[in-house]
Amino acid sequence: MEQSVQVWRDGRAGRIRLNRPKALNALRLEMVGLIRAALEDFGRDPQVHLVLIDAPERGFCAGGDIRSLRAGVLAGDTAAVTGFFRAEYAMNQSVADLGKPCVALIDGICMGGGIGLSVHGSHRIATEKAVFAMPETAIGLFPDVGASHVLPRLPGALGMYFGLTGAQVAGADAVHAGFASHFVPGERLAALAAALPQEGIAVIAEFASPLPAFSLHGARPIIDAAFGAPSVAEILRRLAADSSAFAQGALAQLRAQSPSAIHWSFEILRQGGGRSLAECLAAELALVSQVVMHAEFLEGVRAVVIDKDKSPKWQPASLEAVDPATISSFFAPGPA
Ligand code: QUE
Repeated sequence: MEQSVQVWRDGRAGRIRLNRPKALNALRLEMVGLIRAALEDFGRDPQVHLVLIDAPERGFCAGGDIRSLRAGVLAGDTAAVTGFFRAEYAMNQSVADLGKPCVALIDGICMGGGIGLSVHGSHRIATEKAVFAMPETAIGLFPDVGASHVLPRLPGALGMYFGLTGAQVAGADAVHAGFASHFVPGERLAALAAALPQEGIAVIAEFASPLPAFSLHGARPIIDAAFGAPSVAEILRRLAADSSAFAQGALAQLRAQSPSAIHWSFEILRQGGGRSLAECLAAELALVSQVVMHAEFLEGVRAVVIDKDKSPKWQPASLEAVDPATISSFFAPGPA
């Protein structure tokens, strides 16, 4: 059987290749373990000067295997569900701790867990086909995999905007936003992958294209004004007070997500601005252990990948109806 993750040495590079293309490389526990072990080995190996992560067949990585996680919750196997997130977040930390360049080649979908696998590394190469998003509020979760560290550090309030709405950002725009570090045309990606193990990361500059203007440039004032607000209620007020198509579209996007998830996502992102990555991942693990038990997660995954009806029945059904005390209880220090 084909390995879901392929690991090998190639010149000066340690290679990690995602190989579950039919599921858009959605991460499973065994994949996360293989990636983490490879990162630790490459980190210690003096012959390895850089690590190259790619997924050449289809997309980059759609996130986690949320169908299996939902089945785990329904079966009452919470230890397995929490264990997956624990292993995934440890792998995210291993990317950050590699101690040498980590280059991700992103030529398609890069969402959720795919961002966690790439964004903590030094080099994230996006092509025109790359699409980045943190879509967790659509499945009743929150931006995790270290996103509570990364998103608050994006320009202005872009991180709160992406993290709450799940808005997608593609190609060169992903470099402007900060998910990617370089823009390389897809037709040159294979040549870059061949050159990197021989020539090292300096060769990236020879492949990177200058960036066209950021398509969100015109929307930055409203994004920063609204999503920089100190509460969810105030974000809603500021968007509602702006009649532009962008503001009304963002408001509609917010209202389509799990209302509870919007509230706990706002809070974890707010807190993450003042935390280290390790602290963020620990806080995310404490939060995810609670929210996967919430009905929103089961319903969100049902609507997105089980029935694919895209009409989740959220409970409570509106942002205004969410009880602040319930949200606070998810952040209270619980049993260890
Ligand atoms: C939120 C998510 C995920 C998602 C959709 C969301 C996610 C994920 C997938 C996904 C997509 C295609 C597949 C697959 C999984 O969708 O994490 O197996 O073929 O993996 O709104 O977090």
